[in-house]
Order: sequence, then C-alpha cells, then structure tokens
Amino acid sequence: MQINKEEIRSGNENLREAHKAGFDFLANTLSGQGVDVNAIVQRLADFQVAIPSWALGAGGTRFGRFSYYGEPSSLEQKIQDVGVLHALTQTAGAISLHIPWDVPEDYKAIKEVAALNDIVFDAVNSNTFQDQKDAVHSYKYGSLSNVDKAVRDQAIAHNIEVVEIGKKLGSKSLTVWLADGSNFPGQSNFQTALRHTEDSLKQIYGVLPEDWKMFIEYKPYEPYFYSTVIQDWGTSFMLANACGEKAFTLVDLGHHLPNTNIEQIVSTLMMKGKLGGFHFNDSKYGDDDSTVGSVKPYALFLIFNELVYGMKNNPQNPYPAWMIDASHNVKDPLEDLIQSLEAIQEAYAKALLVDQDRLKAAQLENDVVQCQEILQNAYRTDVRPLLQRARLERDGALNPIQAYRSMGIRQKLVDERGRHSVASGL
Ligand code: PSV
Ligand code: MN
Ligand code: MN
Repeated sequence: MQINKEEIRSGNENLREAHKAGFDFLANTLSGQGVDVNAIVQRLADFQVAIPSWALGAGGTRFGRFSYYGEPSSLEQKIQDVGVLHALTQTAGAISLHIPWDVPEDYKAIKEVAALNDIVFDAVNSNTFQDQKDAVHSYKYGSLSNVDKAVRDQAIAHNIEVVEIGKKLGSKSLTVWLADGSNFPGQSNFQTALRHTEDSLKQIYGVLPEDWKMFIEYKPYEPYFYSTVIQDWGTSFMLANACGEKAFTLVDLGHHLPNTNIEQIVSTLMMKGKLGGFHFNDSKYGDDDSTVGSVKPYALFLIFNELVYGMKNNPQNPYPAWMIDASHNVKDPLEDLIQSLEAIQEAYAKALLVDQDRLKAAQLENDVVQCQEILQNAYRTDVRPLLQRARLERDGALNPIQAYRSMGIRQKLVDERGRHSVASGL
C-alpha cells in the first residue's frame, strides 16, 4: 500500500480556494497582533509525532476485542499504515515498536520499507507485562521488581535485547513501562520492590549507547489495583536521577488520577531537565487511551502552553520525544489517529499564539483576569488554517480525513490484506 502523492494533490484542488480565504483572513489578523505567522507554520511542519505499532489495529477491553477490517498483520504492513498517515498529515514521520511483537525478520528489508514511506524508528518498547513464548520464568508476580533474582535477570536481559534490536534499526531510545505492582495490602514490600526496580533499571541503563535515552513511564494503577511500583512522576523522576543523565521521565496523559494538574508536572520536569517523552491520548476516567483532544481539549492546550514555555526557556531539557498512545475500539484506527494528530497540532498552534511576554507582565502585576484573557484568547482562535498550510506546503492533504475516505484507503487495505486480518499486539 503506497499513497499516490498526485491523488492527494488533486484532492486538494477543490479545497484550495476556501483554504486560501481562511488562511489569509487569519494571517492578517494574527500579523496585526504582531504574530510571526510563517514561523508558526514552520514549527507546525517540523513537529513530528511517532505512531506506536500497537495503535494500528483495533484495541480491546478485558471483555472482548472487535477487530477492524484490513488490520496490519506484519511489521511491514504496520510501517505502511504509518506511511499512509504521514503522507496525508505530514506529521507522523516515525513509528515506535514493541518487542517482541515487532521483531524484524529481515532488518534490511524493514529499513527499506521505512525509508520508502519516509518513516524513522522512534523509541523501542520492552514488554515484561506478558509471559513470552518459551520463557523460563513468569512475570505473574512482577518483572524488574520481582523478589526472585532469576526473574529480574530475565526481564533485564529482555530489555537489553530490545536495545540491541533498536540499535539495528536506528532507534535512539528505550521506553520502559512496568506493570509491576500488587493487588492486595501486604502482598508486596514497597521498599524491596522499589529497590529491586532501581537496581534492574541501572543494569539496563548500563548498556545504553552514549547517544541513547531511557524513558521511564509511570502509572498509578492497572493492571494491579492496590499498588504500582512506578506509580507517579516523582517515583519515575527519582529512578531517572538514580540511573543518570540519559534517563528521563515519560508522561503519558492517561496515567494520572482524575483532576491531576498535568501541566504543572510537565513544567516541573522541564525545569529539572527530566522530561524525556510524551504519550498523547485523552480520557474521562483513567487510562482510557481515547482520541487526543476528544474529552479535555483545554487541558491539552494548557499542557502545550507549558511545553512551549519549557522548550524556549529550559535548555537543560532535551527536545521531548512525542508519541500517540491510544487505542481504538469503535473507530477505524487510522481515522482515529488522524484526528489525534490534528488535535495535537491544534493545541500546539494555540500554545504558540500565547504572548509569553504579555503573560509574564500580567503575572508580575498580579493581573489575574488579564492572565486568563491571554490564555483564552489564544485558545479561542481557530488555528486550523495554519495546520492546513503546514500540510499543504509539504504535499499533505488539506483535509486528511476527507482524503482518506475519498481515496478509499480502508477498502484498498481490505483488498490487499483480507477482511479478517488481525493485528499483533495489545
Ligand atoms: C499500558 O498502560 C500502556 O498503555 C502504557 O501506556 C505503555 O506505554 C503502553 O501500554 C505500551 O506498553
Ligand atoms: Mn504509554
Ligand atoms: Mn497506558
């Protein structure tokens, strides 16, 4: 499956005039306010978000899984799906693999498919939350934190193998999300579990190449419901500090208890130079993995406001790795990812409109109303013409969902892969 650029271009034709009118109006208004519109369009065009290999098929719940037609069933097909997203949106230029689900059989061939689709390999993810085929030890009672050294060693060896695989693909980071925890009070000794986890992570960190990073994800609950070993950003931050300067905290938007002030966490981590990566999704209740921006778009904007501030004012923090971490139960996964990419770019564009100097002045005056006005004025601006312009300049689609549908892409995937292909993964 390869997208024909000509088809995207001709599909843009009948939308071009309306786009131009909308863009010119917005650009005039913003320029009048002193905004450098071209600079914002350029930053949007440069903003690339990785797609996880496990988001390309339909997800499931513990009650069942309803697969989606034409799902990718090989790594090659997953990369092609990301290629489709990237061709239409020009903002999904990377894929994040999960091992062992995505171990390449032929590295050269896989790298060729990626290059053909203009896709690079983002962070590689280890998996110690499932028992692997032929594994000697079980992770039923934990992996890197297990009371049994043999189990911990197996989990460490797996992570080291994941790094080796990533090295062959050109990845530059390892993401560790640990399911380890306990279901009942007294089941686990908190201090022992944390000490084991720290020791294990240090051993994995020890094999990281010089130019690699390790991202440590946190999550308060699930799959365990009494305690989780790496339950919050503070624990992740502590572990990253214990490992060293190549280790960072990874924020997944769904991994917080309701009403947590995520933008403040982002801000603190960036000030300390420890925000390494970001998993975008949205949620009403917990780790729902819903479409980005579908439930709390203003919260997403406030998070981006801190990210934009941090990227400008915190040189001690590396440029964060961006990824979507979502799941699709009732929608076409590719359409859902297009919606997520659009929501991310929209929140980013709005945050770029915040006049940081005026905001700072208003803060120094304790002019609370003015502070809120500045944020809300930016948020209430319809920035979609800026996103369209960034895509148009790179031969992306003015309206990616419409293009995806009118080009009949899902049907083509079904024709190629069959109606009942099943994606490997979660
Ligand atoms: C589980 O909560 C999870 O959704 C984490 O967010 C990981 O990043 C992802 O699975 C893949 O392991
Ligand atoms: Mn995640
Ligand atoms: Mn999650």
